[in-house]
Amino acid sequence: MANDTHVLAHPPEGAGADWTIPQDWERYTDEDHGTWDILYARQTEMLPGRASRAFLKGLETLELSRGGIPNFDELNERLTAATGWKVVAVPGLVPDDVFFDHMANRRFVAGNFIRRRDQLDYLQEPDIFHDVFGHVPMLADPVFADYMAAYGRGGLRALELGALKNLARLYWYTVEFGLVEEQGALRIYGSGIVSSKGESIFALDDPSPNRIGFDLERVMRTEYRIDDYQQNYFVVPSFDELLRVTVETDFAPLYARIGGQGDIPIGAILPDDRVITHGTQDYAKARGEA
Ligand code: HBI
Ligand code: FE
Repeated sequence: MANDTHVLAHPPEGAGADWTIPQDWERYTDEDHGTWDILYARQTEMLPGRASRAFLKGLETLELSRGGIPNFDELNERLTAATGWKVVAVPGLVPDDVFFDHMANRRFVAGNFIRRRDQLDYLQEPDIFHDVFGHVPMLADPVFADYMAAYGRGGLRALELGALKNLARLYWYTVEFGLVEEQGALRIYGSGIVSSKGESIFALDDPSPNRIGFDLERVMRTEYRIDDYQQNYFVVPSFDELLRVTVETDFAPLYARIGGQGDIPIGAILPDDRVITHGTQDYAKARGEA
């Protein structure tokens, strides 16, 4: 059931108008389940002392340690009991409005395919390991679950206001690549980090990237790269604070204001930044990216 790129204009045959498809759990091969197990073992070995408490607790709540690709029906019993969220299968990337509508209604869309054995370290398309191992444990945390639903509502609004570019950066620098401060130490929680062996180490330990205190406006003005380790990580003081800022901010005037301010290049440090690490950017420079 390995799969290649899907960025479709219409729901494929067999998909509903909401783009969901059956997970078809019975169709996974032994090799597919084995790929999950390899990735699972590799990541869980790395996570104690690195991952946020919320993420580690979510892994336990969801009983993802049982082996093999999770069956969404079973996973959803535990997830829905915890926070009211459920996971639904989709064939790949879905249109933005569909994605946000699901989130606003506490449905997280997950690719139902798993990467090939020659793609263990990296693939651009979100597969079931990235989507389920990376994202779903945080959805079992009540505060983060509320943040994600608020993000979905905000996404629908941003589409109307023509501000998706700005809001997508918030998702990128929190949900996908966020760090959090816990008892004075940095921890990873972003799905793109916790589902990647290399970036789990790089994001916390490497001297190359900047680590900067989270500021909503700053984040929404900052460009990002999708094809390599990040040059900036933004650190939230807590998920309560992230949720609070997101629900209390009136985004329409904020979009109007930052629309006139221009974008911040990747890797830049600003005078008002709360700098936790002023990165060397050696990694990015060596790759010709900075
Ligand atoms: N579709 N399956 C899937 N997964 C995503 O993360 C996703 C998507 N469609 C659109 C989308 N993300 C973007 O709108 C957000 O990253 C902002
Ligand atoms: Fe993701």
